[in-house]
Amino acid sequence: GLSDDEWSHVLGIWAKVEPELPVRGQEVMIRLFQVHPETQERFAKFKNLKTIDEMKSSEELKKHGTTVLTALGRILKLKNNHEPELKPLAESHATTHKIPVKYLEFICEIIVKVIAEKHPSDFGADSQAAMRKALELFRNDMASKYKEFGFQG
Ligand code: HNN
Repeated sequence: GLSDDEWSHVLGIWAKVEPELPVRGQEVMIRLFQVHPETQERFAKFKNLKTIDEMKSSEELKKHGTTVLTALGRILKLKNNHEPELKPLAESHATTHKIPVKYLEFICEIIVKVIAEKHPSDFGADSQAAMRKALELFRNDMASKYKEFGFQG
């Protein structure tokens, strides 16, 4: 797990991101689809969005980005005790959506980059390192739950 100090870095920067969650969620999803187009194929409802402009005007995509970041925020706030929040998500992403661990890595990397671009002065080296560690914990625990649900990820 992370130390108290690391968690305070993580939750400190998250508090700055939270008021702008819909727009950051939208940016994260659009960047994910651009950098890793195979991820877009996983969404029946977003597959048809071809240009960045189409993506930007999709209220549904913005809503989904908000959903993803809201879920992540709840997990982060539980610190090392995220199990109860993580389990149902791991189950749906393993059994229904079948989202490879690799895709979780992709989005985590993009989340760090987007926050770093938008909050350069509040997201220094220590905070970035702490956030990476928290996201790694999230991914590792997702991956082990995936296996419990019979998905190799
Ligand atoms: O569990 C659920 O299915 C509820 C909806 C949900 C939530 C709370 C989804 C979700 C869906 C269902 C969308 C719907 O029904 O409108 C789908 C198709 N996800 C996906 C697909 C891919 C995907 Mn995710 N999610 N999600 C969440 C919450 C959180 C969440 N999802 C994630 C990634 C990386 C991908 C592949 C592109 C993802 C992450 C990282 C998180 C944050 C915990």
